[in-house]
Amino acid sequence: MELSARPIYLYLIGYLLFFSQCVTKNSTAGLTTDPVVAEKYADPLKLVSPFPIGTVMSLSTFGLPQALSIVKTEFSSVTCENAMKIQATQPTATTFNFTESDSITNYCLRNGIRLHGHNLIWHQSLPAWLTAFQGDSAAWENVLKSRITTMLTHFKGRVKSWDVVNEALSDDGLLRVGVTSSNSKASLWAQKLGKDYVARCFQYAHAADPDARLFYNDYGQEYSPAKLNAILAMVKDFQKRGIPIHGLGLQFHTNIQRSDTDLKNAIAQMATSGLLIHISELDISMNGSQSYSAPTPAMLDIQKSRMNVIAAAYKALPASQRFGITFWGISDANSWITNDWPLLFDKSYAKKPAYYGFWDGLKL
Ligand code: 9MR
Repeated sequence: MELSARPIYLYLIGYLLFFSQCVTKNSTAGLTTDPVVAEKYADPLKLVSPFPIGTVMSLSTFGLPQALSIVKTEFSSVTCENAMKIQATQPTATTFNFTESDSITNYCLRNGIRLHGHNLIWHQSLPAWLTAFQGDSAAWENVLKSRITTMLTHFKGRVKSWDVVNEALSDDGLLRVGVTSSNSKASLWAQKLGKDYVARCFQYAHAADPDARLFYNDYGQEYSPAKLNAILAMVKDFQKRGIPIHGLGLQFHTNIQRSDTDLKNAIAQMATSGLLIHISELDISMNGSQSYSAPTPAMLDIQKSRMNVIAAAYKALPASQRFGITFWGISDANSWITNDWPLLFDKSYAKKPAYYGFWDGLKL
């Protein structure tokens, strides 16, 4: 039979079958060409969400047009991935360099994006001058105080929230000081400044900018009840002593193996503090004990479902405690985790199933 002799409806049926297969295939890979799906998810995350949705930026983001376009379209909050750390901002004990951090901050403000400050004091990313620093406890105290005061003063009015101290506790819930069996990384700050240095960081920050919202930021609340309880105890102790603290960051660098219950429990438990809660560095990696060269559809689906659970559980918190959810990267091409696929956009900047799962969780 000649082509032209076939009834038109046969062509139509054939076209529909072909099209529906494309949609199924493409939505598994996260690249949807389905106009129904595209229409349903037309609103970007920041418009669907009742609280800020963030990502990280570096100076290199400005050279990546697709990444920058996603920042502008989808996100309402940004954290500098590295630009505000001591290594990037303090070339010597007494000099500061704000070139990179100012460009990112000012870009965000020009584009109506909130900039969350990260971080003032951390045991990692220390410059060589600091690790070699010789001084008595008063000299160390002066380094701590002048760093915090200078940062808060410089960004006053532009940056209204800060991760004041990052990762001061180890997984056993004790203050990170030296290397132990449950803590592979020591803290020079704790060693030189004594156990109460965390409280003093918050006091110095508050004195420099009384309007800034001050966060304690850490990882592991979803797998270490000891650390989670230690954070809650620290908040209670600070409140009893009048030490200013306004928020808690749960980094949530997690993995598809982590159960929904663990994730939901961490969010709910941290919220019992009554403070602002920031899911501050979210990514969900896939490779674990076994490494894959590409994510399978099943792995993408689990990641989608975990993102959905996190968004929904966070949305269930009282509105007054919802500081926002920040992803630690824009796409899988820009993540600190290499050879993995932990974010909402794939290496070509296309939306993954995780994007739709997270979006649905916000919309619930
Ligand atoms: O993603 C950051 C990476 O580019 C840096 O090399 C690293 C060291 O400064 O820090 C990474 O970000 C960390 C964040 O600042 C604190 N929580 C853990 C993050 C991942 O390591």
